[in-house]
Amino acid sequence: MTLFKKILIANRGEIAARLIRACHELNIRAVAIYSEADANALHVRMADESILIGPPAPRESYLDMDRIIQAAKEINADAIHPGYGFLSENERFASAVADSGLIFIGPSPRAIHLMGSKTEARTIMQNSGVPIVPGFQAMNNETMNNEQWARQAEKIGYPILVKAAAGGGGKGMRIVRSASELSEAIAAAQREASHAFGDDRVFLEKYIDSPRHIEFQVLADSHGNIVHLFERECSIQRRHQKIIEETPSPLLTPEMRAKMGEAAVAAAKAVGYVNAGTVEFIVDSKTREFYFLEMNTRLQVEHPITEAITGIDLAQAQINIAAGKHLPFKQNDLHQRGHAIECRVYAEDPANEFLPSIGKVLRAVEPTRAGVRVDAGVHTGDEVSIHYDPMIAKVIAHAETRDAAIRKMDAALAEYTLLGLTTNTPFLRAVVTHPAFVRGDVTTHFIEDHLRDWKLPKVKDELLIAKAVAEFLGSDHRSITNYQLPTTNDVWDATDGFRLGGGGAIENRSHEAK
Ligand code: MV4
Repeated sequence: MTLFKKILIANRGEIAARLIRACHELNIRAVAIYSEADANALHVRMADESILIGPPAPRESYLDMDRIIQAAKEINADAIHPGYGFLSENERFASAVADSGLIFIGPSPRAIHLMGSKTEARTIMQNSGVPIVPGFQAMNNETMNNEQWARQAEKIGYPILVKAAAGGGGKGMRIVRSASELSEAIAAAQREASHAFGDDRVFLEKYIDSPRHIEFQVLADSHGNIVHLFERECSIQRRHQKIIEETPSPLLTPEMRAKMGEAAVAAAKAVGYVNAGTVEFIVDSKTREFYFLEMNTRLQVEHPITEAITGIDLAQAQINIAAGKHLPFKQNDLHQRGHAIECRVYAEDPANEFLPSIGKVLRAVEPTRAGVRVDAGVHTGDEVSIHYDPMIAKVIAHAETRDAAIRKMDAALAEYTLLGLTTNTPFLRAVVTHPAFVRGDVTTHFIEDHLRDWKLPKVKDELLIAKAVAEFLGSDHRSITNYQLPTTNDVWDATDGFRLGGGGAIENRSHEAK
């Protein structure tokens, strides 16, 4: 079985850059596609070849299936990797790629289809012995009247969550706390679902208050081998947008992990899954019961933490699987080593309702510590535009223990210089150093519960200005980043380089031996 010679990456930003790196490590040529807004983007600079596919609007570029497949044919690619978002979970795209004689690096159109329907997925999981949230789904939504819904809701017991069958990502969801609110909530969920997905079917689930979101990575080859690569705790999110993920989950015992891992593999088996996928569970933080929520049929944003603790390159694994290779390991070969945390760095202002902050990155200097990985989509001089997701990078810290990983993350975020736009790095530092986070006490309500009125601490401004001045003067900004503002009047406790007869100087080493 020969590996591909050339892969087209149907994506942009940090994931396109990450996939191009994977291609190069496998000695495969990588082709970038780009919109007019991305002509000078990082992924285009990294690729061996690149093709302009259209205007900035995603619909006319990164979502234009025919244009992308045509580009792949013209440039003689063997396969297409969709990344995440855009066309990654579009069964019509997966089919069209295969029909054009190219290989789609991802699961089959059928697996994408089955998992795309939340009700279909629930039925399949139930039949495969995977626990699902107690709930009700109608055989035919059109024949359901208010009384019938009410009777089913009564059976489940309030609170109830009304969800869209075609849903995901929290769209078309309504919490119902009592019977009097039910019919209105169903109507509202139907309207929202119809608008968002063109499909107004809804179903009912028991609402789990203060849940934890724990997902399992799976890998399956085309020869029937399936393994899981343990869990990722993804409870820290804001409006269904994850911001921090970690593995192992501080909640799981070895027994729970084994049970959930088995359920994840059973879920993947039930749909004949091939390639990388993620089985999402919701865990009731009170009872510790776990339930299948949905399966994501793509490589996820947070995959690097799994790579850190297992030592397995998931992007390379995807390519090898798509080329028909066997998984080179069995479940028993896989172990969790240390603790990994990922923070998503966004160009946004957490002190101002998380409004996106667009513009040119005047200066980007990534942290360079052992055990820290940065997957960035922009470097110095690049633009963050209104057209696309404002996530600019992911910082991943890996250490022996959870405490060490937290400290490493905090230090890495402090060291990451990003000038020219507002980013959420101070907010991320506030999360990872928060006592509740340090205790491992995280639920999906963490941000609302602990950081609703977060404001930029004053001291961070001064550090930022110090960094900017250092950048401007061309000195070694890292020594300034590490500079601790005085927290004491006692000279023996001071860490600011206090010296009798004059302050500690920071040498400008930029003119040294060049
Ligand atoms: C739930 C739930 C509570 N109970 N289902 C949110 C998006 C979709 N993936 C499923 N979601 C939820 N389903 C029941 N029965 C709470 C959520 C939920 C959530 C889940 C995972 C991560 C973050 C979340 C934030 C709010 C609500």
